[in-house]
Amino acid sequence: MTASGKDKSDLDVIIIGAGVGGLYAIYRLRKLGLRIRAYEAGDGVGGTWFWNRYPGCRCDVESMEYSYSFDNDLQQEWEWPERYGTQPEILRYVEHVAERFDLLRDVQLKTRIKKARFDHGTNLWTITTEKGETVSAPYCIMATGNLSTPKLPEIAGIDDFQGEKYHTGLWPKEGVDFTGKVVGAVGTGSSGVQSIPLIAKQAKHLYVFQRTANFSLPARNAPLDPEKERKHKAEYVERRKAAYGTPFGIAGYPSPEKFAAEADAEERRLSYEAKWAEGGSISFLFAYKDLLTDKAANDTAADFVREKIRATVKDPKTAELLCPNDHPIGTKRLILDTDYYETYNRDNVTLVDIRTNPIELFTKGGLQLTDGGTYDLEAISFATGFDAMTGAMREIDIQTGKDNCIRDKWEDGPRSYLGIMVAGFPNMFMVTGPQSPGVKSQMILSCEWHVDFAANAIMHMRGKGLTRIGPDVKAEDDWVTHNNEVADSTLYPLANSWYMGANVPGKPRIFMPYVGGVEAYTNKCNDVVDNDYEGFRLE
Ligand code: NA7
Repeated sequence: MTASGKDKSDLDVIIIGAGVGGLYAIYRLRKLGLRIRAYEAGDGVGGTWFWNRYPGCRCDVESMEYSYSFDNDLQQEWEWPERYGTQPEILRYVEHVAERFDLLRDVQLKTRIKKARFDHGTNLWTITTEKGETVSAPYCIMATGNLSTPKLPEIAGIDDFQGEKYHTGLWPKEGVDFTGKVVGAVGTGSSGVQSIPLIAKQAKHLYVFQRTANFSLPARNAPLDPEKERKHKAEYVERRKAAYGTPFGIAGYPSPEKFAAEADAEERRLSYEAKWAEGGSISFLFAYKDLLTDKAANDTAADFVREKIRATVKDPKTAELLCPNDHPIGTKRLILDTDYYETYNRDNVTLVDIRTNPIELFTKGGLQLTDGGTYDLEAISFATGFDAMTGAMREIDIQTGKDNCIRDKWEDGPRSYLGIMVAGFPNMFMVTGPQSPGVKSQMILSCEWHVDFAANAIMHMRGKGLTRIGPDVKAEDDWVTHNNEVADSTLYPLANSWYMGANVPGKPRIFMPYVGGVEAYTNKCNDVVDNDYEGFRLE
């Protein structure tokens, strides 16, 4: 008999995805004695860090922070070589965690889930794999990731291109050698900005096709300072706890004390200069209290970065094209780079403006712009992003009845309670779901938070002999409203970002992450639990 007490199932919880969140779910739920199985589309674990193998891929959160906190021996013993972890290094860490805690025995690799159905009679979720295999359990955890559905541009002829074609989010394991080739790079978000300097070093010529310029700050990556590491490790436990009391889930950055207008121009310049020299995005955005809420304050920081771009890029026309001018700084994920702007001073790199002259079509040998201009290319790197936050769940046909599926429910944008559960979809938990701070926080901390929430809820249910949990429609409506109000009190909605779904043609424009900060969010979650799972219906 299962926990539902009604039907037969060998499992208590199905976990979809074995990235950072799914792996922690295996660890946590197994420790509670639950019978679990995780299904992963890749032929290895690691999620984002498994798929995004493009050159230069690196985390924009410092490596001492971007790691699990659930095991103190692990965090004390692991040694990060650099200030910011590279993709191979982070993947090595995630694989180490999987091996160290024997997590792989509960993961079925190379298995994409196509369908998930909830049966109201038995209170069981049944999932169906691409190969038609089915498995059931009372609970299902969607650890499907926020940036796991890569998007190629919807431009005519894309399949006609006969040269090499790569998406940064699906980069070949064996790597790519662009030596001696004429290469095109489409997309100048984080993945483009990180990969372009390295592709430029190999290519005979690199054409960067830019639709929108983005703000990027120097990462100032370096080998990890042993003294900094020692100190950080000595304070690890307290720092992790303190992280929950911060906006982005990262402790150690002093909160800003002043509004931008309280400093004169020279004081502001010195402050931004110091942050620019230090490297990193949080420190920069913490220069003043109102950088993300007041446009005039934001302009002072944006102007500073634009001046840096003009001072770095020698060709004034190219420099001007690289200066972002359509969104406040920080309202799209602020990029950290190594030598991005400097790359445009190379003779073998050309920036092509596809904002005023878009790509009309791809051809056998390259592409053609709207004005008729053509580019012959031997390879194209697409850093064109993802169907973010809702894409992976909408790819699975999730239904709880004839007229209740996630694709329809989220037709006009995601609706959830706390980014953890969805009304009408009982016993289905999300890890860093939309309307949670997930992507606006240190992701591993948020993954741990959500898995812990789900684990505690499941144990609470079992302890009380209950079988079905899900949010009230009213609690969900109120949370969606609150989420939108908080976003509207900031500058975030002014950017056409993947936070808004703006990068996917036809996707509704709704601000998806919760931007009230990790502290406010985790306090709310704690209040909900303390008030007997307020807003949830437990049956
Ligand atoms: P992003 O940040 O979504 O960037 C995608 C880029 O691709 C961006 O410059 C887009 O321009 C460009 N793009 C997308 N579609 C097209 C078409 N059709 N034509 C031309 N250019 C296009 O994805 P990333 O992978 O760089 O980063 C995702 C996150 O991963 C990042 O924020 C970090 O959190 C890690 P647009 O701005 O839409 O004009």
